[in-house]
Amino acid sequence: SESLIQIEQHGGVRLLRLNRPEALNAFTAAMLVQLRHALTAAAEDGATRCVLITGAGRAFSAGQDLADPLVAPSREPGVAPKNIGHMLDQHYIPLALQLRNMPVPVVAAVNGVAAGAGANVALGCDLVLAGESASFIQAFSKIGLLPDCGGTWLLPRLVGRAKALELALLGERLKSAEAERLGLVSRVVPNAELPEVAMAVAQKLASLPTRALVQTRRAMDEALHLEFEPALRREAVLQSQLGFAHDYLEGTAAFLDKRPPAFKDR
Ligand code: T3D
Repeated sequence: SESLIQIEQHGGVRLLRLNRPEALNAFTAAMLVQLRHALTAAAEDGATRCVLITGAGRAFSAGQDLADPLVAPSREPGVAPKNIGHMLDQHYIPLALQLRNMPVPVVAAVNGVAAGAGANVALGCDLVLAGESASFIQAFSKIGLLPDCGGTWLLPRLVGRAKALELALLGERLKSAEAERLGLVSRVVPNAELPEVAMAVAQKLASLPTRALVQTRRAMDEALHLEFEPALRREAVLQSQLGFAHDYLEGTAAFLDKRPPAFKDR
């Protein structure tokens, strides 16, 4: 059967394309398994220095497939409700953790609508680029759920409590220009240019010192729950590790020699 995640290698960039366009790339359990395997394979491949995630067709992802028999509530009277928490335990929590702990930077190229878990997978990436006609919908409240896949954690940190609650409670469509204004998205580009711009950004990340980028993400995530002085001391610990590594030597040598650096630490 056709792969639910298309995988392409472009130099140091591993492109993962969510590929169920007929259902707006809604996640089935099988698709989530393939996505996690693809992320694991990218993490284990020493030549991959950046992961780029996008969607096939007109959507990024419409979130959980609401027709998936694993989670869809039965309409038969007397049939016990399914425990959709299993879907989170088995698939969405490992996926969200894996994205946040990838040993390379992860870029989302949001090519169309990103709804429900699809929105929060995109927002869980390190950089979020979006096409002009992309949009984000916290589609949970209208079906009686709350924002999962990190939504309740990410949204207030990204946009503040008031706006986070507005997005989550109303569940309205947020256009990409407004998402950029709010700081959910780092850059909005014309739709036709998104693949090229996103690949260029991913290639640039792939050429930078991977370990330093990943430790930057880590230090920022840790600093979110530290006081100022412990955050300074944590920076110093991580910085001293980077200072012993090849890429610091290479970066400084290349600067002084006025030549492009060749980074290799991962
Ligand atoms: O359950 C658990 O395990 C808990 C986890 C929950 C995580 C979640 O993600 S909950 C949120 C789930 N997602 C949604 O509620 C969004 C549902 N989709 C929509 O609201 C709309 O489709 C969109 C606003 C995203 C796009 O609207 P539009 O008008 O551009 O497209 P459409 O016509 O609604 O959709 C096109 C097709 O995709 C359509 O199929 P058809 O009629 O052509 O055969 C539609 O049914 C299908 N589709 C869209 N989203 C989903 C879906 N099929 C299954 N599940 C979907 N989420």
